[in-house]
Amino acid sequence: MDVATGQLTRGPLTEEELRRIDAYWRAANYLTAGQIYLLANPLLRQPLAPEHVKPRLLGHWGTGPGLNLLYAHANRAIVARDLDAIFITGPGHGGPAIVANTWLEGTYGERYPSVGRDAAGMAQLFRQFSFPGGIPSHVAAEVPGSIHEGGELGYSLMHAYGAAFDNPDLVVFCVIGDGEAETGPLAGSWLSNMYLNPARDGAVLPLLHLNGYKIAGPTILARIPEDDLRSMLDGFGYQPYFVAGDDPDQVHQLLAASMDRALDEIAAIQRAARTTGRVTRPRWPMLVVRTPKGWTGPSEVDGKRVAGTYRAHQVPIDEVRDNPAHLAELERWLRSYRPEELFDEAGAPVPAIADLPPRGDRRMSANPHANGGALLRDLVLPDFRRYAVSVDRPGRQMSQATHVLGGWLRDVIRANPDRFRLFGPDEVSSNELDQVFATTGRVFLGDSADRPEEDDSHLSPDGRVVEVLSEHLCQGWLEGYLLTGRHGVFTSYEAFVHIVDSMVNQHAKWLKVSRGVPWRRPLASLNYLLSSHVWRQDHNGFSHQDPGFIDHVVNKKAEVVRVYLPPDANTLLSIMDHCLRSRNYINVVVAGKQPAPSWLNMTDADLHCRRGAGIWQWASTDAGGEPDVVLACAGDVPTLETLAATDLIRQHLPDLKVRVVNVVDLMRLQPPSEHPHGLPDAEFDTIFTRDRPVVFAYHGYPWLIHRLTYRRTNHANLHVRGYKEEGTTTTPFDMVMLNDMDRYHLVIDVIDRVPGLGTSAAHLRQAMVDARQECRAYTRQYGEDAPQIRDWTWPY
Ligand SMILES: Cc1ncc(C[n+]2csc(CCOP(=O)(O)OP(=O)(O)O)c2C)c(N)n1
Ligand SMILES: [Mg+2]
Repeated sequence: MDVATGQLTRGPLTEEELRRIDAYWRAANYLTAGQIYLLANPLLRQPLAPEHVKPRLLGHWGTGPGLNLLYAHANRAIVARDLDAIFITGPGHGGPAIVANTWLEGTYGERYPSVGRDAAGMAQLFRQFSFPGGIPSHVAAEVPGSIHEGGELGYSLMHAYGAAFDNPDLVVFCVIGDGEAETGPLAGSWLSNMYLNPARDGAVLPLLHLNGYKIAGPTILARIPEDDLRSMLDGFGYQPYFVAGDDPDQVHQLLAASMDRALDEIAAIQRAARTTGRVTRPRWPMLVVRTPKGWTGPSEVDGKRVAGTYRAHQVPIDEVRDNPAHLAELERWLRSYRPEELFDEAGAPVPAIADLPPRGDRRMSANPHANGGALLRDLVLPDFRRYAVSVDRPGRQMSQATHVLGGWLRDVIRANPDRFRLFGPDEVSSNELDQVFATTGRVFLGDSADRPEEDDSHLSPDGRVVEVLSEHLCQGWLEGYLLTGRHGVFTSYEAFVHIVDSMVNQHAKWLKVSRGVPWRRPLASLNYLLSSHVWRQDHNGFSHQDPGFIDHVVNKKAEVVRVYLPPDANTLLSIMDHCLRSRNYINVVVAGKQPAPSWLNMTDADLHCRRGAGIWQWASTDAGGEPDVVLACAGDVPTLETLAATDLIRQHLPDLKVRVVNVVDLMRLQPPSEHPHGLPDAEFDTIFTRDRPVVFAYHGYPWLIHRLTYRRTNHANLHVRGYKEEGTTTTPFDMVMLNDMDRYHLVIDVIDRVPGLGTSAAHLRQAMVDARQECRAYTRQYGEDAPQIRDWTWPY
């Protein structure tokens, strides 16, 4: 056998092994087609009749035979080498194929006892697929062994690498569809090998499946000269082995030989790195497998070619119940697998097939890495209180919240060297978290020889900071890392985290479904730390100003999402500690990186964070009575402006009773019927009153606050200021003025809304309008904010 040229001389499989693997493959193909078509008569012991066929034919056949082939061969390799391996299915629409394999392995029946390995179980297996009340069509969270639904294409390879990080003994087989390979995220994923350390991480074996088609058209990678494809993969640092054909025996031999060779090379790479201690970026092997789409399915239906074309993508023969010719064609197809040879009297797979997969936890469908919560160990978290900034009086000391957090994160990394990583698109330093580099580096296996350390700062093949300028990769790697039972934080610019909106959707869906799957154990939460936020894009301006990620995330299922807006350094410490202890959530934390006032000492900060929303008595003037107005705020910059506005009111309207409310946990605003963190109505009314004007300065788009509070008693009196898509490269105070969220405007809002104030405060109102003009003019003349803004501190 010459693998490089694909010329078959003699394969590695004995005749007996060849027969067995082919029988296993036929069984998996039969079970795949059976799920799509059959409602009854699962073993075809009677002639196929229309009523045996499902009324609605749903699902994807075309990818199935390729997935089954690769799964069978992965199983063979696991047994031969005692591998610890999982399988990631890029074409996740091939759900029935993967379910078929988990059924053959026995895991499916262990997880779902009514779907055991017998005739009744097979009947249920077929019936439930894409059937109301049954199971979904993709490799969803319900499928044992899956960490990747594959509904939204593009993320298979990044999930695979995320799973392999810090899992030195794991092999991740990763099937990539040739259509999927056209997506931006997958095209970027080839770069992942730059971050895989052969000594400390596991291995990924990419299996690029060129079945030639996506839904309706040919795929690019299947239609470029093979040499070009080879060059492309070679350029990305892979050693591709090509397997091609449509003769099953030949393909089995070639695939077995190629997989053996690839796994031998992986073992040699790892051995070399682990014994010599020299860690460089090796040329990792991968397979390119070119087999027909819908292989073994009907070759022609109604005079049109199906197998080997795009027509095989979904249901290759339709209208089976009403069209006798189609029914006959379906029966011929299903019988071509010779089910009577594959399953015994009871409907169980015959021993030659049942014995092919590995046993116990070595089965990819039972591997605990694919139920990451089962392996999850708590983080060792240093006491965040030790990292507090001292606050003698509110608002006097300045601190940089993310910088302070960086000290704590450094020690989190130090205490958890094998299960925590910090991911980011090259913004760890920019987000002021670089204290972490006192204990770790940026993982990087590219060429950095001959470069002075100060020009290539903090690079290391062992780094716990994972930086790549691709939000997709950060997100995908972190998801893979979390789904296999580890912990992490993704730090990003607030505006550009939107790039992964769609991936967040998918992860949120996964978490929601997992909660209802009894055997799935809870995972560490997906934590976002968003800094360089909308209000302080001093270097960048309008393109970098967008706080809408929060709006996006709150659309997701309430039990899955949490949003925190800590107003200063100590509250950020408390919130992050909470997030890293939490399970099964998506936590979004928005925090400042610029010097800003610290409002609360650690004890008060912690209490405030536990409350989630509360009255700041030290700033309010309504003690012992009802306020005339509530000034509410969420976010660091809105908090600053609110307190500065409170100061102005205290000076100029000393009789006005002001209550200052700060919201850290945004979901406190929703009623408890909508979100588990929601404040009960009675409590909400005590804080925000039932009838007083509330002027709310909010970090993001104002409408969100209305959306969250529309059912509250006092909603009609709620007036929200926030970002209204006005921005540019200007001073921090000009930014808030551009969006009418500045202290002067908040005072104007109070005057306009508190009944009876309008006329008596007319002079103050005019002074506020003038103050805005003066401040604006100052920025235009001097290029910075006016001293009364820059130097303001809370004076009480
Ligand atoms: C991001 C994304 N865009 C579009 C689709 C719709 N879609 C589902 S399957 C498919 C074709 C997939 O082709 P390929 O990856 O080659 O898989 P296979 O041929 O094995 O079915 C498309 C475009 C999708 N699921 N995800
Ligand atoms: Mg394809």
